[in-house]
This record gives sequence, C-alpha cells and structure tokens, in this order.
Amino acid sequence: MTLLLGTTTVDPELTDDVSMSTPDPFASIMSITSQTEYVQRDAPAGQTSVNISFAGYSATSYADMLTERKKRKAAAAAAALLPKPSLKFLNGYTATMQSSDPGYTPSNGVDGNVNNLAHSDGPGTNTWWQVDLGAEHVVSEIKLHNRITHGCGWRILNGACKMDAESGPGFTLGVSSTPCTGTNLCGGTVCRTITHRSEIPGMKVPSVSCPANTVGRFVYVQLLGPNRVLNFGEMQVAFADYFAPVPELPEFEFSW
Ligand SMILES: [Ca+2]
Repeated sequence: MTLLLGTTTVDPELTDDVSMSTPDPFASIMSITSQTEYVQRDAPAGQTSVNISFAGYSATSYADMLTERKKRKAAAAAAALLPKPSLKFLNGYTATMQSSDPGYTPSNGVDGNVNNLAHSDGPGTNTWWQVDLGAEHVVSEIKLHNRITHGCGWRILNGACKMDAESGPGFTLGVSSTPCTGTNLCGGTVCRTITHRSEIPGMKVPSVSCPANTVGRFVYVQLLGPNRVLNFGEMQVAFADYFAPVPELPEFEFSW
C-alpha cells in the first residue's frame, strides 16, 4: 500500500470539528492535510492504523491530537490568569545536600521551621543544597532563611563563622532542570549571586526574584569556591505550574 500524506500548512485551529467520522485513519489524515507538499510513505502490509504525534504528545487519531492541543492552550490560558504565586514553605518535598551533618539533615531546610538547620558535613567545594519540586515549574522567587546565630550566617559569604572582610566568594540562588551533583557548579538559571555583607544585612538574605519565565525542577543554594560550610534554616519558593509552549502550527510526525 502506498500512501501520500501532506505535511505542511496545516492549521487545526481552522478545523473545529474534532468528532469527524474517521472510519479510515488514513483518510482522516488526508482530509486535514494541504495539497502543497507531499511525502510518499509505504505502509506495511495489513497495517490499519497510523500514529500521529506533535510536541511530544502521541495520539491514535487526529481528533485526539486536536483535543490535546486545545486542552493545553486552555490550561496555559487559565494559568496566565492566576495571581502571582507567593512564597511557600516546602514541607513534603525532597531535599538533598552535597554532604550532610548527621544531626542536621537536608530535610531541615524544608520542614517549615526557619530556625532548625540543614548543615553540611564540614567544608566542601561549591557546597550545595537543593529541593526537588517533582516536575518542571515556573519559579519566580526564592527566600533563604539564613542561620543568624553565633555569627555563623557569614559563612554564606566566606569560610568562617566570624567574618571581618566586607565580601567573600559568596553564593548563588538558582533554578535548574537537572540536579546539582558533586562539586560542580549547579546548572540552569542563577537568579542572584550575593558576595557582599551589605547585601545580607544582619546575615539575613533578602527574597530574590528570578528572571521572568524561569523554568526548572530543582531550586538550590550553592556556596562558591573551596572550603565552604553551608548552614541555613529554611528555603521558601514561589512557583507555578509550567505548561510547555504550544506551537502555532503543529509539527506532525507520522509512523506506523
Ligand atoms: Ca528548617
């Protein structure tokens, strides 16, 4: 069986009838394709269905694909109308740390208590802590509740609890689609790098805004450079559901 399929200038927005009768899926495809360009494909003998996909979504009919596309656009439109997300405590989310003092687990950074500490197990290089939001989200704001006891909040700028210098290697707050690992710099978007005492008066870290449309699954604090001890009380994050952009025209892929 030889089949001719059109692959360009298809606009499903112009085809509102998603319940079109499709006794023959090939005929359905033919009915929605243009006449401007064709590719020739050979279907296996006896094959009676074709798989259609676009933007990572697979469907067994054009109607399914169109329904999914409309669902995505509606969800994205609804999300755009939601109020700006506010900072949330992250109880229940999973936190991990480059190293952890047994008495101060990474989960102390997301237990809703700004006073108890997540604490690295001694100094490390590019020491990090991160929380896993479970899926990609749009992250708009990060609030790190630093340790402010015994002068040890200054560790977030340099290696020592007591800090005489005005500045140090400092730290970053950021968002990434991939987790921080080893002694590497964490990836993704750095929302802010802080290196100077004046930026954290009284050792208190201000709320940090991320660039518009910052998307990621992991939110992290990372101390830059070697010999760094991380200790802080809690992280709060403002985030919203993420909807992948919907292409203006679907990019069809056909397979048998
Ligand atoms: Ca805590």
